[in-house]
Amino acid sequence: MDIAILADAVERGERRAVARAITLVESARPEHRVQATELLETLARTGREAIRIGLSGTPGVGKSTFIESFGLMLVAQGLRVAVLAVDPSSKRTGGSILGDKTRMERLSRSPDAFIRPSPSQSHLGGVARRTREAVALCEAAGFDVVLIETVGVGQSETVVAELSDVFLLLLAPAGGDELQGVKRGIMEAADIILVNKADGDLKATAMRTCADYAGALRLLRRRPQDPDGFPKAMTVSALEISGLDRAWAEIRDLVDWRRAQGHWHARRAEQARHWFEEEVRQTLLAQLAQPKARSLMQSLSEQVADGQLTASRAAQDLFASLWPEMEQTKLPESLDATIDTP
Ligand SMILES: Nc1nc2c(ncn2[C@@H]2O[C@H](COP(=O)(O)OP(=O)(O)OP(=O)(O)O)[C@@H](O)[C@H]2O)c(=O)[nH]1
Ligand SMILES: [Mg+2]
Repeated sequence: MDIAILADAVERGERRAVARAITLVESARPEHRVQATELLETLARTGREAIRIGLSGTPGVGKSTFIESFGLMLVAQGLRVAVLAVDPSSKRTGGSILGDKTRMERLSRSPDAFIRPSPSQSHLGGVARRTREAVALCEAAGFDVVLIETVGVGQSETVVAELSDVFLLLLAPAGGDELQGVKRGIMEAADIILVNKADGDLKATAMRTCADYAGALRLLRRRPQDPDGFPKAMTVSALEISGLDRAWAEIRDLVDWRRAQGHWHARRAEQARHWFEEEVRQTLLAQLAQPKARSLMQSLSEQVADGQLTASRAAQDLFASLWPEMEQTKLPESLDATIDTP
């Protein structure tokens, strides 16, 4: 594969090239990792930036319907939209992928949109990495908006916070106890809460739910990256396509303010730092999976089991023989400690 040719095609915004490039960054094969790194390095020259919007919400809340309606609205405004899905649970059924295809049918047919479903069977670190690199590819391809969808379970909100500029939390209209069901962490990460399905019989409930969440948001600690009035709660209907233009206007205002105040750049810089550290961690772990390390670990663990060696001595011996140049004098309390110390 000629990486320079692929890079040019991605830069021209050719969707098939973007798809091929994402397949490349998703590959775990070492020779593909080398090519993927080269490709991403080459494309960094474009310096293009999209608005990265994270979107999370429980199953059935209307994420796919929202993306279809919202995406089509943006495309109608002349913007190019990429949609990426993250599913750290990897438990997604065939049914819901099928459902996505029909729910995003019109958007997926638009020449100005690109939709990439989540790859299955990958651990959280792998999913996060491939999504981050896929986002970078979409930015280089000149997409104006990259929507990153995740189901609202597990650590997906963290992944989205580490990938996105703006985080939307989609919620359903509900009775009073539903509010307690939303985890604090995900509430705190949200920039805009969208209470979906504010239509027909559900409209009044949606408005009440929205007021409840607006109240809950006011109780949260104020974040430096927020202008007055943020985070905020709004009602929308993805089905009847109402409130979406208001939501987009709020997103743009928020982005403009954060850019002007330096928060945008600061967050991206922090995300880059985080991803570098994550790469280091993953690389270290990968080293331990190498045959040499595995056989050494195997024999040492037998000696530990037999009581011939203490666990800590065996671990020190292991590291001393794998990385003899590394200092062994003081073991860090955790990997975080080593990495966070300047
Ligand atoms: N009344 C109403 N129904 C909606 C709205 N948005 C979505 N729905 C319906 O809610 C159901 C679930 O919508 P999806 O868009 O598939 O929800 P999702 O969050 O993508 O679901 P998963 O992919 O399974 O997590 C479908 O029957 C939609 O038609 C809305 O704004 N109003
Ligand atoms: Mg869906």
